[in-house]
Amino acid sequence: MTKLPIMLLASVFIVACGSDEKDPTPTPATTWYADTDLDTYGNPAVTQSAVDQPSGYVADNTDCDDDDMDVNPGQTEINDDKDNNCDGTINDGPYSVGDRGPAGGWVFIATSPFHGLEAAPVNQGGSGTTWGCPGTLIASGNGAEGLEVGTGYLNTLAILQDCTDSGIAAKLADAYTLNGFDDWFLPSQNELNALYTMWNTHVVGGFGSDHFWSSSENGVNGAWDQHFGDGFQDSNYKGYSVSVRAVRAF
Ligand SMILES: [Ca+2]
Ligand SMILES: [Ca+2]
Ligand SMILES: [Ca+2]
Ligand SMILES: [Ca+2]
Repeated sequence: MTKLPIMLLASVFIVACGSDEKDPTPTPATTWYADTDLDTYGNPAVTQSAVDQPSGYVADNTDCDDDDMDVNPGQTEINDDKDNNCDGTINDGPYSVGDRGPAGGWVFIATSPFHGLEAAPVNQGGSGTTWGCPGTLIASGNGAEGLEVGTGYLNTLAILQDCTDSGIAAKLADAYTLNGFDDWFLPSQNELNALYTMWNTHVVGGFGSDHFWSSSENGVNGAWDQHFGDGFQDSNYKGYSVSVRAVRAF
């Protein structure tokens, strides 16, 4: 057989194949993402592989909360308790007293639009716990008798250093975490009073009319607390059970 007839045969074969209009390669399936809240942004954790878009699924995979149609990358961040625009931060500020803060707590002191103190949105330790260590004066650092705004954090550190009783107010505040923020402490007497004022004027945070511990010690057996019903501050016995609300600075 010569080379020419082989080339002719090959040409005929190629023409025959070219005349077949059916595509032998199937369309590849793509990944689709569930859009439960119908905000057009998909849940990266719930997928389906299909050629055609399944009902309830979208091509986007950037919804960080697929149960909330007001949360997705197309939203504007507002000061509340959630990451509205899915960029990983809860709130961007600026903040005023009564707003939700950077961690999603309640702002009760605003020294500037982006700095102040915020309180946890819930109590720590349920209905209350002891201040700890009656009969012992906290001596580490400058002690725990600071009353002013700005002293709560240092009071708390000193209490943690010197009082090893379990489940005490300072430990519950220190152990609290919210939205990745773990720098909480027990407020000083004046910080607590600012918190009461916020509660009394804005009525947010669900404080009710409980007594709340401050981190401000008052001698060997006492520490300052405040009644959130009438605002009265009193020195209470360290061994009594009183409510706890952690705060943090930002
Ligand atoms: Ca969605
Ligand atoms: Ca959503
Ligand atoms: Ca955000
Ligand atoms: Ca927000």
